[in-house]
Amino acid sequence: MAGPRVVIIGAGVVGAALADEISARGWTDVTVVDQGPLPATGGSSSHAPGLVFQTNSSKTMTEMARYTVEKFCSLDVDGQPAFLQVGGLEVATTDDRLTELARRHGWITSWGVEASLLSADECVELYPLLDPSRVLGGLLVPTDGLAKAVIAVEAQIRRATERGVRFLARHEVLDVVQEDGKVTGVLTDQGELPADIVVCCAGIWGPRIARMVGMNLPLTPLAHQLAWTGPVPALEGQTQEAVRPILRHQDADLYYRDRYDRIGIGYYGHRPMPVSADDILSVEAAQDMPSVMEFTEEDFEPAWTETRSLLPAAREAKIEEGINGLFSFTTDGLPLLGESPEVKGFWVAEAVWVTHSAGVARGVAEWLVDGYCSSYDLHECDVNRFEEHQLSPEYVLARDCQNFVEVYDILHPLQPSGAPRPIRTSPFHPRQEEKGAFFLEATGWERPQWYEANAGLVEGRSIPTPNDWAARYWSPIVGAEAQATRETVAMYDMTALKRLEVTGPGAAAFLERLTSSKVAKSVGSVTYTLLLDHDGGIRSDVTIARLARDLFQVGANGNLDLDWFTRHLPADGSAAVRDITPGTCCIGLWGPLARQVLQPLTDADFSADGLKYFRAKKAYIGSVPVTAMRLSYVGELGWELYTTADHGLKLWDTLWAAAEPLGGIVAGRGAFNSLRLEKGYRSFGTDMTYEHDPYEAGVGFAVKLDKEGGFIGQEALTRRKENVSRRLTCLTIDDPQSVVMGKEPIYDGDRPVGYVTSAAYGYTIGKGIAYAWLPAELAEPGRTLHIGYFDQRIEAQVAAEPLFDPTMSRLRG
Ligand code: FAD
Ligand code: THG
Repeated sequence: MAGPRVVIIGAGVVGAALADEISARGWTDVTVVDQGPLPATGGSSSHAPGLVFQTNSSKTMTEMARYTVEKFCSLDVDGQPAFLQVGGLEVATTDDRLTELARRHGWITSWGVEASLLSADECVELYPLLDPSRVLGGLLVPTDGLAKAVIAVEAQIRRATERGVRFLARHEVLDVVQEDGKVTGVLTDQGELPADIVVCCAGIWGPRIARMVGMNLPLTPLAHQLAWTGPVPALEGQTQEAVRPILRHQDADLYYRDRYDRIGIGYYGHRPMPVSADDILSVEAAQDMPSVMEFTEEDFEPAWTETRSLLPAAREAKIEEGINGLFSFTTDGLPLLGESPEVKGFWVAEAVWVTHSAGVARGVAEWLVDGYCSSYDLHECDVNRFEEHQLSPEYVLARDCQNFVEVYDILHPLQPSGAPRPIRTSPFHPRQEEKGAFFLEATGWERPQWYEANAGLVEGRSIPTPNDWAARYWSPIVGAEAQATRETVAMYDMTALKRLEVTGPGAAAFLERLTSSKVAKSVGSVTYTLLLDHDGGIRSDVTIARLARDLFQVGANGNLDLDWFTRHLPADGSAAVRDITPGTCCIGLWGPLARQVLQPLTDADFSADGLKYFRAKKAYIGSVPVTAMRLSYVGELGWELYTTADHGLKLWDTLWAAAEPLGGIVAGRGAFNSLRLEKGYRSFGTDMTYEHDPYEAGVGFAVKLDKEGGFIGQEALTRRKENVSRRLTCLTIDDPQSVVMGKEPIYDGDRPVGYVTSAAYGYTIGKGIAYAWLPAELAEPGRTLHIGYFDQRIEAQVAAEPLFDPTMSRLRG
């Protein structure tokens, strides 16, 4: 079994790794084409200095880097190694950076890679070229190092070739051929290659190739400066290519590597220099190195000045060569992986650094061969994650340039992207502005975090101020809004919640197949259920309301849900799915007084029996037609009230006129997040992802394992149910100052054992809350553990959950 016919476009470090990984899994009818010569094709991999720093805020990215390191350590070409494991050192020259390095140390520890924080003296000892008077401290990751990208390419080409993979140099792809929405081949300047699957690993040329199948690939090639000094007298006689760790000086957007007695200097501090994929020179015109542009010396000037200050020995040397090299940036800094939404068999593995290349290739190879990726949670990297506006050329260019500027910046987890904003506003936006909303952004939506108009609510309440970092994008009003929600009633803007409509005579059967519980119940039912992958991993948690026999409304988590549904639609056209988010809006009206607000506004019966918990019905609120669903992510009595966008303002005004006299408020996401954590409600993408199954994530109640007719993931779950070795666990923190933010490591004594997913202060329960992944044997209520927060250890206790209203008296009242 040689597998399907695969053509990989691009033999850079990504394409070569992919050929190796898929052929290792038994698919050997594989052809790799590249317009350039092999193994140095002229793409970005040909001149990358190859620094591999594994530290990343994303667990998946760190894991893919880790695999790349492990794999490259085992590769060589005729004795020349593909990896020089010299370690990676990030240094701080400012207090803020020193603090930031402690946070980064937390991430890498959370993701299971060994690292340590160093004093200034230790940094200088390890890297004697550093000016001791400039350095305050550092972060060392001993397994980091230098990838020799061209050697790695060649070594992987050799392995794949031995398994029968063909590599065709100097074949330029001119078109990707398709028939009936499926790829059939690749047209090169030397003829056509038939294919069942085409994978675009064309790096900065990706958008051009993707366009051949009508796909919009959101990346921008940007130039990045890399220069090499001539001989540095202090390094004379260095016979090994690299002896010092690779070095990052993020305060000045710089990084460094050894090359015998010379130093390579990379710089991100210059103006963004985007290049359209269409304007990249051809291989001939560029004399083999089309991804290299002319070095603009004037842009490098500040880098050279700073370098001579940080590394005084460099003063005795000169810059001898430099390039403005092109590589891909994306709107969120993450790769673009997966299959085109429209053309079957057209896949991309794009915007990938050398650092993550082998890991990405392994993940994509599993995804291709097995149908899902078992090694990594790839949801952050899926090319279909974007909302429509995020594919617009203007947005892509603006965000990609911004990411270039911010590449080494210290970014707060809540910090919204700068321009372009605002992009999407709910119909309630004018009222929110009137109430002094402090807006953050999510998938383009402006969302109030709290309302300044509620400032008066703070007085007389006990709302502890958290530590400085947690106090950013925070106000005591957040606490007041949270408490007031549980005391009276609050209006929450839920418009940003992705809503899908599934219709047709086959809709019920279709949804049953894709969900873990029975959802095709009576008209008016609402079900909390899970979308699972074939391996039983959680792809999403959704609510499904049956509004009519053949009409369902899905409360989803993002565009990947729409993509998953669309891919699985029955071939006979008996079901259809549509994103109704933009044309509709939603207010969550929640709190003990919710019924007092709503009932007088309508003839419909909103009593406890008139609309039971997890039931939906249509009604008029004043003149506004709504669909009401009785459920609450904040854990209070009330409803989600949906209407079309045109009626949005009227709905808001009608509810507010009734709520205000009763002491009701409008409340923001800060309160919302605190309340949902008190109630123990998971958030997909943060608390649980593809890598987790329902049992370990604590949502096993939403699985009906014996569901008739079967569902995707059912078989795998039967096995996984018996093997819960880790658990999403609730921790509480007594010290009110010690609010954490997520991604911090958990220690049992001195041993790192897990990491925090989401956290907030619980304003009702009067404690800090942190959910964390822990080994099952540590997840017993009462146990004391510690959370690594910057350079501190915060004491936390495993707690029984939910922390608030375990008997559901609020919701069912
Ligand atoms: P490429 O290596 O560009 O391969 C794409 C291939 O597709 C090319 O070989 C090209 O010829 C081929 N191709 C394109 N169009 C066609 C067509 N129509 N027909 C046939 N073939 C085609 N990353 C790190 O991890 N660490 C670093 O320190 C680092 N430093 C960098 C410094 C510089 C100056 C630059 C420019 C990049 C750096 N990078 C670094 C980023 C890294 O080099 C790239 O992200 C990575 O090499 C991309 O690999 P790739 O295989 O996707 O792309
Ligand atoms: N509202 C709607 N859809 C959604 C969300 C929402 N879809 C995405 C996301 N949020 C899903 N998350 C949850 C999490 C918990 C609950 C609802 C949506 C919830 N759970 C109850 C519980 O666990 O006690 C009920 C479970 C049950 O009865 O099965 O309410 O906010 N529309």
